Amino acid sequence: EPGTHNTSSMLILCTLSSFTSCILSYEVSKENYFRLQPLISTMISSKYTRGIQASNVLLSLRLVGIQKQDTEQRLIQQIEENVKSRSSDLTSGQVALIILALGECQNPDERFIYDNNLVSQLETKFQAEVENMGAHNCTPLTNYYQLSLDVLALCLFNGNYSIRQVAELFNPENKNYYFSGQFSVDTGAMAVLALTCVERKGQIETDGEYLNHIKKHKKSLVKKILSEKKENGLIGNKFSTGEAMQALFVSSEYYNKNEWNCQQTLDTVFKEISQGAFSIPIAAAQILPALVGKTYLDINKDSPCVSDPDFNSPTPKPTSERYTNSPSNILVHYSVKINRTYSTNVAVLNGSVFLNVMEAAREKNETIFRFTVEESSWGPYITSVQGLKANNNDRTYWQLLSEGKPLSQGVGSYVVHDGENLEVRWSTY
Ligand code: CBY
Repeated sequence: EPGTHNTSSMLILCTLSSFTSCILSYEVSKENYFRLQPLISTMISSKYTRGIQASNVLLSLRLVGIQKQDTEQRLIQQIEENVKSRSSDLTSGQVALIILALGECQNPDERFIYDNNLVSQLETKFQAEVENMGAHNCTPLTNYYQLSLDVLALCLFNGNYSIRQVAELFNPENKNYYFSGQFSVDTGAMAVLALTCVERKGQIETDGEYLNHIKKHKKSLVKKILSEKKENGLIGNKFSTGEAMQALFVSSEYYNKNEWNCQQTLDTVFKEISQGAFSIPIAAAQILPALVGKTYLDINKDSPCVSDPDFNSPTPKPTSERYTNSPSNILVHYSVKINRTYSTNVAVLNGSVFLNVMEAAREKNETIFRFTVEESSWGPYITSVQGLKANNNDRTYWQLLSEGKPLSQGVGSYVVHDGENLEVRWSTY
């Protein structure tokens, strides 16, 4: 089974393609594991890991073989509470992630999936996504990242889906792989993982035609992912790189060895880790599996849970990062752009994030700068400004920019600088 490995399967892996050499050389020197400690500390520190991201974190910890009983219990409890209190509000992708997390390896919590009919709930939610596409100009209820998670979970947990429908939906020319004309690496990568599962499970005799479509789609998606590779080795940006690596691991027959320098990507990711780049639990959870050569296709409800001793040594105390500077004020320029632009200057404490700037502006003028936020697994997400509400079916959203360029972090994590020009812009994707 490609993509699965531990030391005993190393010999087999040595005969496999390009990527394994990169991950293997790293695995061999397990003393390198200390470089992953910042990710692990972020994931297990209870201060941060709240409800919606719990399934992502649990999945990641289990995949790489980190067993910390207290952490695991806390995450499971959060997930189960979430399902019980608001199961009908959960999006399709959230249900998919919960199934993947609770179902990864043989464990007593697997029962929860079946007791609550989560797989059939997911089937229903997936069909609702597709129906919405019919009614709203091919726009799903959520997005293609979640539809991919749905297919992946249905595929791994023996849910029903039509291979023909999957082959039609995941055509690489579909607009849902793009946000404002830009190919979404996260989305493409998750689709490759889902398609690979479906491909591996399909039967040539009955599904042959659709399997060929799926292979074609994969090939084209892999090409698009690789074309988003940056000079420093990141694929898309630092937050999409882990999932892009997973997609490349499971599709090594679709590109040439010289098209991707896996070691370079890994080196850059390690540098980013040491600079504190993955400081929110979900960011850490999404990058970690790839760094030890794991993919979401290794999720297996029937294999025993493993504990990797190299990860389960005592963890060093988490280091405190930000707020090293004394709390002085900085001045930033803030605008809201709809058709015209509304601007102001605000003073905030050094070390403040984008959200603090929006709050300070609102304090100055409630009518112009009022806004609403919702909690997402990546932190606060802006849903409306000046009463104007983002609408999924219209593909509208509030885009965040600095110096006219879109940010790659949300309002809760982006730290602002003195003299910076910040903007929230009414946009379509
Ligand atoms: N997860 C999801 O459903 C999210 C899927 C995802 C592709 C996601 C990125 C990737 C991931 N790994 O989780 C995604 N973002 C989507 C789909 C969207 C759209 C949300 C609406 C919809 N159709 O579902 C949309 C509107 C295009 C979008 N993301 C907007 C934004 C901006 C949010 C601004 C706001 N209103 O608050 C923002 C800040 C970009 C901007 N400059 O405006 C943004 N996203 C960012 C930066 C990100 C990255 C977060 C990185 C970080 N450190 O905070 C991201 C990882 C992510 C979350 N978005 Co979107 C992409 C990246 O940079 N690699 C499944 C669910 C079960 O949890």
